[in-house]
Amino acid sequence: MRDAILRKLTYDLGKSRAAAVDRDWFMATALAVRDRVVEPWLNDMRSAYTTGQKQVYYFSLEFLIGRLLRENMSNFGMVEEVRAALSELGVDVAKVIDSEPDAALGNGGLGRLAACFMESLASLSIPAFGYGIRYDHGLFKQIIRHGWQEEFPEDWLQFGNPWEFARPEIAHSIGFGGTVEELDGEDGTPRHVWKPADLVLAVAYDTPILGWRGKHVNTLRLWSARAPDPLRIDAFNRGDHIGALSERMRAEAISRLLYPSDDSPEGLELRLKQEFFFSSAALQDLIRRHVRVYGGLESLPDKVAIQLNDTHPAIVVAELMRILLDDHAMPWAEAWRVTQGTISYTNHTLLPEALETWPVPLMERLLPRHMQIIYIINAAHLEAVSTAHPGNFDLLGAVSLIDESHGRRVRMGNLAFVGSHKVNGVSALHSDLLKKTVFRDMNTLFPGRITNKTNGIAFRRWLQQCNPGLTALVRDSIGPEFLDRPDALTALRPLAADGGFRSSFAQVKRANKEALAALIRRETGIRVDPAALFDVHIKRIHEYKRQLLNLLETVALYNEIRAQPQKDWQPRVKIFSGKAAASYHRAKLIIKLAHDIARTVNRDPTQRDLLKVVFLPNYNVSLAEVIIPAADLSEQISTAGMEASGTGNMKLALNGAMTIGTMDGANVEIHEHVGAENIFIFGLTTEEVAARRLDGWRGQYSIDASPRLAQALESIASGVFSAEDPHRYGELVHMLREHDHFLVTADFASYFDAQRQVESRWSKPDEWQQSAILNTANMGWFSSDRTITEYAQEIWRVPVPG
Ligand code: GPQ
Repeated sequence: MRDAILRKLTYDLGKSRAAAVDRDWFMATALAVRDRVVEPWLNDMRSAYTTGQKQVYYFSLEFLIGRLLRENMSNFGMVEEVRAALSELGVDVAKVIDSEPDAALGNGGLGRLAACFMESLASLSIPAFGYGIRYDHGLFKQIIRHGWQEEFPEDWLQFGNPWEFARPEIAHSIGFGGTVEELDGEDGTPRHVWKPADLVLAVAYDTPILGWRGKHVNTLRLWSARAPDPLRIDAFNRGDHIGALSERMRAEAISRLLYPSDDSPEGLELRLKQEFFFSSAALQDLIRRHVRVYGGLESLPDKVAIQLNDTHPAIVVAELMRILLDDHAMPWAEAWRVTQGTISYTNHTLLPEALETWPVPLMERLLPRHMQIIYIINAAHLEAVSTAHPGNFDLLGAVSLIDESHGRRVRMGNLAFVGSHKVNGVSALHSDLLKKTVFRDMNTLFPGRITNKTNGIAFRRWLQQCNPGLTALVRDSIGPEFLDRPDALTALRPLAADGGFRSSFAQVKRANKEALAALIRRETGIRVDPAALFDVHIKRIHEYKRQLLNLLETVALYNEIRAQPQKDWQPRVKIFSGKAAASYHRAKLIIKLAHDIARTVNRDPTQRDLLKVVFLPNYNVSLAEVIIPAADLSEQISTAGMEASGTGNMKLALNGAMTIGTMDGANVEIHEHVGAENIFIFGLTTEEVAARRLDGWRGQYSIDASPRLAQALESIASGVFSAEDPHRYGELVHMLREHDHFLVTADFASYFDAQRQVESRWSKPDEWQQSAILNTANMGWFSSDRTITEYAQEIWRVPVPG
């Protein structure tokens, strides 16, 4: 290994040992590790065809991978070997690991789920491809200036990407615009030929995805956009050096940037182009492979399972139909059978503003043949509906693929729904609500199509790699079985009562907290005490996730501490981290509020360091890997009915943090698994939220009922935290008093009480440790291996070799 790394440094990077910096060592190490992956990878790819196994294709606009060096070393069991090799060279492996840039090709939970799924597919030896876009720039870098978020481009490819293999020979043509010609087919039925006006090339880049213990390697194939011609010579020779490149720039813009659009649609043409670009490239790719191996396309549903990660690739339904009908002359009914049998769709949100729709005129201009096909699918669909439910025009309007009420738009959710054999939600509650709300009528028409697949997380990354201390303790205590079978963590249950184990568990947490305290000091200059309760709220900043509720409680607690300084307060550090969409002004104001509160609270000597508030900038996968193992309390406080699942909640509980949360998303199932005594549940239920919204409730009613809340709001509104701009939060507080759509004020009192229960438990360290251990012990079910096994058995119908 030492020689391999040195050879890479010398011959691939052209650097001497003396000149090498950490980043060079990272590149050399990654290339040496990659060499070990290549042969098994090629073997596994080949065997999927020679054995005729069904392949899974995960279509996703986002893959939030993070770093890969530690993951690959760990899954291959070569951490010690690499550490030793590097240390012989006088290089610190930790620094090498830290110099890898995060692959941040995703916004949040949806993208990270795709990454965990890729890892689990490989760990379970299920042959699979991930298909997505190789963005030149992933999620923006968040810099905080004077408490405000500013966005800067991220540049992960700047120094090259050692994991990927460019495949310039694998390039598919992607069409846009143009016309549809109708020709006479051989048997008299018309044949359609789409003549696109513009062509863009999709070029493949492959990253091997290694499973646990190196048992199996799959491929993440990401597409990069290229113009068919690199420049216009005539324009260049005329001296128009910029114009000569304009076509190329326009084409390549497609894979330039990830849209920072977590949970809200971007009504932009370029976004639709991105969606079609990767969907079409991936379909062409898998169809060519299938035809080469199996001849025709009738057998596609037996050999291929396509999973649509949200509606972003929903155009696949129309594109697959187009390829089958127009390129392969398949009859409509047969093409529809093949399409439905192959595709399934995962929904990740109930938020109406996040359900994608595209204006019909835009679709007609950009994808004219697809629009025709969508009309035909819709006609057949509506005819079946009106036969079954004659005269029910409301039903027809509700289930149509075209929304006529907001100026004719294509409903991508309905398109994905009708084109799929299974549609799944991502937690029990979410799937249940799908059936009752957004897809209520669809569920009546297609009973049994909606199914639940509760999300999971890759335990290799979210326990073994990010928390080696806890992993070692667990292995020493119950043996290594849990590394392969997460359910085996239940063997920890009896140890929750064991004083010796409790104190070891506490020691591991303490060491992780010291590491986080050092990072906080480095990043923000704030000193925090690792003995304090670390209360963690990390996720995208969104009103429904209610960082504002946490901030109001922070202010109320601050007021309380100052009012009763003699009480036995438990020192607490409130840690926030997360990005706001660049155009989401209120979310950015909430970030500013967190900083304003932090500034005032942290400086105030009267509260004697009982409360510290920290905002860690530029939240990403790698930062999460440091925060999560150090957390004592996990904030999962969304308005009930609004968080589809959550996966951060699972990562934190697995690492021994107690959850304070609402009965929302997967919190409900975490509550079931860890037990009511080991979680702090508060707040309105989904039904109560719905009832409140109907009965004309106003925030002011809850504020009137809670002097504590009234005082907290008044201090924010009057500029106590923003003396230089006292009206900064006037509008925000006004909104809470009036509409308060997310019911922050309604849940305040119950949240405040739950936080006091947290403190009382924290003041009895034995009881706290016991509950924390029982969280880790009972979280095995939330492994993404379990989730993927369920997809494999019930949706994809592929064997799970294990
Ligand atoms: N989610 Cl629709 C995203 O991260 N981005 C999105 O655009 C949409 C959903 C999340 C969702 O909010 C979480 O509750 C889920 O746990 C996560 O998807 C994965 O299912």
